[in-house]
Amino acid sequence: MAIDTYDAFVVGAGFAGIYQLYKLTRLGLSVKLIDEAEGPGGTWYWNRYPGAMSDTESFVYRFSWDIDDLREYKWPRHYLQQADVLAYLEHVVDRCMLRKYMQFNTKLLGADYDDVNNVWRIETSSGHCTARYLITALGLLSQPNWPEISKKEIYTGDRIHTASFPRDYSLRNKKVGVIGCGSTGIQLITAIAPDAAHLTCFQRRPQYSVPANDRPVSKDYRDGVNADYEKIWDQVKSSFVGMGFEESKTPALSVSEGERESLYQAAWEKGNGLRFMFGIFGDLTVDEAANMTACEFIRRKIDKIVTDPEKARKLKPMELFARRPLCDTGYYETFNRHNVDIVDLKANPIVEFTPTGVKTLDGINHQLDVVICATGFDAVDGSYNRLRIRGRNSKTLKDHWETEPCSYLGCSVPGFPNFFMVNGPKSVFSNIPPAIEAHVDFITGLIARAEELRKVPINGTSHGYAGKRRVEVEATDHAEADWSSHCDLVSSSNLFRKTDSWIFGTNVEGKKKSILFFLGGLGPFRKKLQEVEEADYEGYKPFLKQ
Ligand code: NA7
Repeated sequence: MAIDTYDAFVVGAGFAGIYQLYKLTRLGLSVKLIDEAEGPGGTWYWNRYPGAMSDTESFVYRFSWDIDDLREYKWPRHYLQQADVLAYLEHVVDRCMLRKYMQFNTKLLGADYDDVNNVWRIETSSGHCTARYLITALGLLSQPNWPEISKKEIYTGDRIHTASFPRDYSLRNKKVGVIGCGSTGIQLITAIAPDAAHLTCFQRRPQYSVPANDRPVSKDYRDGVNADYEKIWDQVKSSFVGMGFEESKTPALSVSEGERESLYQAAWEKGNGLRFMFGIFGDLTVDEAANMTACEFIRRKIDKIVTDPEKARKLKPMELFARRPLCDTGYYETFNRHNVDIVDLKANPIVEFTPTGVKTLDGINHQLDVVICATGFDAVDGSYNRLRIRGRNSKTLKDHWETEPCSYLGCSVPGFPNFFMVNGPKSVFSNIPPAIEAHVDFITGLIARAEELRKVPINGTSHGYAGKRRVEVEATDHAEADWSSHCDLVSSSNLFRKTDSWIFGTNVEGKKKSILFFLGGLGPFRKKLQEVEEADYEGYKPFLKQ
């Protein structure tokens, strides 16, 4: 039976897949996109837990390339809720007429490179097909990380992970347990506390959080953004974290204690975790003494906000302020409610499930109607390790990444020709939509160049046979090794290295520590991509094979 053949095959319908599909169809290629979900949205399709919100401000949590849409499309608040982001992505899909290329409820089961025919043989839950280019847009955070707790089978309540929160699930008047107090946990806890009969928060390590300062967008503010949108994106794309504010270069200890306190207070009032980490001082992520000043400021805030000193003690982190920073809409205040409790898992770990809840080491059986795991993700390579992607000589990506997940520029892997990852391991750490755009533009450039070469007549005459040349876009081993050690070097002075989190893969039990990102900033990353392109794709083997 004949199977479908495409020029390009895209996996994932989040920000990355949507933009990649858009670009490839504009190149005139035949493209198919699949996603396991029932519709577009990626992360924003799955993460439907109460309180789910982007912690990047609305005006830069979107695509930059459709300036008319940017100016017209509504975003009534400074932060977007999950439903708002999902509606935006649905809107882009319809506006760009992309739905006809998309197939939902379809899972990628495996992909094998056929070296003889120069195609990828793709197996999905709905059949087989081939494509000359395979692009994965799986998302950085898509493989849920469940906690290992014994006896889960005897628990009679509901067990839910926030990354697949059931639609319309009511928590009203339930005894709820939340495991995990990271970005997801703090949003969830803040949102559900008023509804739950009782809420027990099981916290392994406390984190620093600052107010988001979410509020409606005023007409004046929106008019200002609309007038300046081009300039705003120029700034975002040349900045470090790409969040729409100027990053500071001032060392924290270069100002007096009083001035530092006022600057922290102003940033606290203005809101946003990334602004707090990068917008006031320029050395909080590289200088421990500077970092401590931020830690102390936030700890003092926790002491002031949380009225029960025992709860405040548990909520106060003593580690460095050196994970992806959080912001909230009243997290610490939530612990002043009588129906909200906190358990310090470091001192008192969960030992097992019981029929009616979970038991902690102190012997207490916490009675729970539902246990919600806000325990994060097996990030970046975790999204790939569940799949069979086999390159040349049947080597799988998992084999290739046995020592550590690596790539050239976060998108290409030697031995895997014509395969591209959007935001694969060692891609840039920044606001995600502009990082995706940088990657997709680069990948599209690679494919466009390969397509040009493929169509050059074989004997150099206009009568030559076009369209049959073999092209393979493949990074060299050397380029991959160089880029990987560069990422490692860039991360070596970063304080993030001193804490455990998904950025180094140390949030998942048994996962080897390695830097999963380029921590050198969005602007420098874009510059690097541009230099590679201008040097006729330096770091890649010659594309043309015959
Ligand atoms: P995170 O940031 O990885 O947070 C997960 C939380 O779950 C964190 O508090 C973890 O504690 C906790 N956790 C993880 N495993 C366990 C086990 N086994 N037992 C108890 N507690 C556990 O994931 P999020 O979903 O909150 O956020 C991910 C990103 O999404 C975030 O950075 C934003 O970019 C959006 P730990 O701190 O590791 O001790």
